[in-house]
Amino acid sequence: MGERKQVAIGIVGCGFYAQNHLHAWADLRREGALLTAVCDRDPDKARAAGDKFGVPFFTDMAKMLDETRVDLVDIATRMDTHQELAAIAAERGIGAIVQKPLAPTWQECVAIVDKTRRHNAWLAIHENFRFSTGMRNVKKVLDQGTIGRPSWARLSWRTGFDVYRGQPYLAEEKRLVIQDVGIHVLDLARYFLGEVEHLSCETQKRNPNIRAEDTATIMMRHASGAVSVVEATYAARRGDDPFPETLLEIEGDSGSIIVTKGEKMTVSTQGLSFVEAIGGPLLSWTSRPWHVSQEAVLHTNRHMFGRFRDGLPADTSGEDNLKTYALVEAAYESASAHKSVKPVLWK
Ligand code: NAD
Ligand code: 89V
Repeated sequence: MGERKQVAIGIVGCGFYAQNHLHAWADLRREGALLTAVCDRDPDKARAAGDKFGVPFFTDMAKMLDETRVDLVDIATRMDTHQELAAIAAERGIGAIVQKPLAPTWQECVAIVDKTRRHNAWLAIHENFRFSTGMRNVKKVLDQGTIGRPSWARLSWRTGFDVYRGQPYLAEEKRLVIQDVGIHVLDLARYFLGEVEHLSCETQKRNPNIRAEDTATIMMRHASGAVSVVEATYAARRGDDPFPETLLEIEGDSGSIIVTKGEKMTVSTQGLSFVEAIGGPLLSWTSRPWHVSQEAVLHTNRHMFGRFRDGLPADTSGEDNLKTYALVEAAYESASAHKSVKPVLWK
């Protein structure tokens, strides 16, 4: 079997979270992912990343693509810049990975996916919660049928961790907890229980110092008949804060899966229960408490680089992620109308 094709990777955006992307690509070098260039419109951040990872650095994406070989560009900037940057990649037929949320509005998300399709370019959304070791272990138990057909679930992401310290922009966003973290948990609900027929949502703003909602409670009916509750908050005041873990309970016809803090999974079936630690290891560049989220970046990048290299769509392709984003839109619509809403279907 010949040497697997190497893929040249360029990163745009070298800010807070991109540090995890940079380390993940460095780890994936031995698997054929070659980081060839970095870019940030802030020259100091561009230089810092270029020097740290030993690659040329740029302050303009188009210039980076003109002057270096890049097969797949990893866009780790904020959502207000994604449409412009994804368009540059699509027009050049270069593959793109875009951080979540794909864009501030549904219309922009659809425009990005439409444009990429028109240019027959490859697009994936860096929706990494489902790629974390813990969540993939839950999926494995579900797929093995150990608890039977899943019919009810609660997926809970509740914290009081000061997310505003690393991401101060969150305090000024027009839409917050659903668009920023709810989107991850809604994607997990689709991943475990399938597509959604309708949902109801109530939001709250419990922190007076921020602009938008910091708490959301969403109830969903899935096409399978299952019912799920998705909860997300940045305003919990709990002793044993599970940040950044998603805690969950999934009940099926013949058993249940419960994940508690510390990524501990209890599987119960036929009157027996098995407890297992399902999290991934600390890596040389990860640290508590962010390690769960950081490790998920490595697995997400590996999945996307592998699918790109094999000419296959990613599990969280642009098209797939529109189904998750449609739930974000439906949740905001339901919260403002206080009624149940059907998610829009993209053609
Ligand atoms: P940040 O503001 O710290 O970093 C963004 C960087 O992009 C900045 O350094 C900025 O200078 C640069 N930039 C902006 N426009 C640019 C352009 N046109 N060309 C080049 N560089 C440009 O933001 P962040 O907190 O790192 O968030 C980035 C994205 O990651 C957001 O979409 C956020 O939602 C997402 N995020 C995801 C996770 C996760 O996947 N679990 C966690 C945190 C943040
Ligand atoms: O993971 C994220 O998308 C971040 C969060 C604060 C939730 O960690 O924005």
